[in-house]
Amino acid sequence: MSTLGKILIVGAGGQIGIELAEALSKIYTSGNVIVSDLKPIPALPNNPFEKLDILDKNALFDIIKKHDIKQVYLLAALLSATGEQNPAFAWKLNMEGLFHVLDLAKEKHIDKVYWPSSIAVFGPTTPRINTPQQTVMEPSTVYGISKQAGEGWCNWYFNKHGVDVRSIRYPGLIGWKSAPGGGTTDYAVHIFYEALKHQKYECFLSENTALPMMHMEDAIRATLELMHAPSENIRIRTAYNLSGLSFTPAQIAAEIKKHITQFEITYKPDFRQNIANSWPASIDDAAARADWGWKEHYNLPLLVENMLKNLTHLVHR
Ligand code: NAD
Ligand code: AKB
Repeated sequence: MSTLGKILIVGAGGQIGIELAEALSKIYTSGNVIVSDLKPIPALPNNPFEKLDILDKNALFDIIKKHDIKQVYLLAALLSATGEQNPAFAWKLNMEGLFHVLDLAKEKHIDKVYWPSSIAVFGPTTPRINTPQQTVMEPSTVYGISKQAGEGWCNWYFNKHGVDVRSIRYPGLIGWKSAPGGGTTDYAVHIFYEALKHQKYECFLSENTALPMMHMEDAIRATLELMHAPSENIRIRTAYNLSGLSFTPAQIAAEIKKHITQFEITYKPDFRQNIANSWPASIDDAAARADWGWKEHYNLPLLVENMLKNLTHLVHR
């Protein structure tokens, strides 16, 4: 597929960025997908790399001009668990990075922006089951507050300045190609490594904590579908609810046990339990389905089978 200008991924070395860069490179040819991060990204040898701190707006501008960048996928952020450990910096990184990109779009240096939101925009007063697209949002984490504010700013830049910015409220993402970076849903990735290496896992959430989750392949496909949808189809410029599956630690452990019969899970909830308690258990994503045709592929058995199949050779190498 040809693009008018190139794509820049900011924070490309993280859990989503590694997989997004690979997927975008298959569509646009790798020379057109520039990856950037604070640190080099050894897993992406075919993509031009630029070292970038998103807090440095001049450096971002220079890279955009140097490569004739027209679309930015902004992934650099502190997530829910690390955000609570460093609230002031989480607010700074999550908000200033977004302003830098939105301002360059407002000034017409770039045409299109992708910026992910999260189920963390919801809070303890939100309806927990089938959480609607529009509902009470009183997030209890700095991360959630920054995502809610970010959604509002995306909507404002669209309405006030015509910035084509698109967003999804991702649930917890589970993939085998990259490691998670400090979230509350990370247990659902760690559990596979520990099951394969040690046949046991101590979970930092309690056994019946249901959370919305999604296979990374589905999340990447959703992202590309949203970004490629005609602008007039995108009715929501805050961020779209997106549902994949919902499960508890006990349910994923039971599914893993079908493949690794000796596997045992124990529970030792820590500060992340309070964060999880404040989030939805399941999500209503009717708007994403209606507006740009979203449909998930993975259910829990498929996800577990896929993760174990792909991680077995990595873990036992
Ligand atoms: P991650 O922590 O794995 O990756 C973030 C990347 O950003 C890292 O490679 C890091 O080095 C880089 N980075 C940090 N500070 C930077 C800076 N100042 N300048 C440039 N790069 C910097 O995060 P992720 O899981 O890939 O998440 C990406 C985005 O998706 C975030 O906005 C996150 O809130 C959102 N999200 C993720 C999930 C999930 O389950 N992974 C769910 C909901 C939303
Ligand atoms: C986290 O747990 O912080 C992320 C998210 C759901 O935003 N995975």
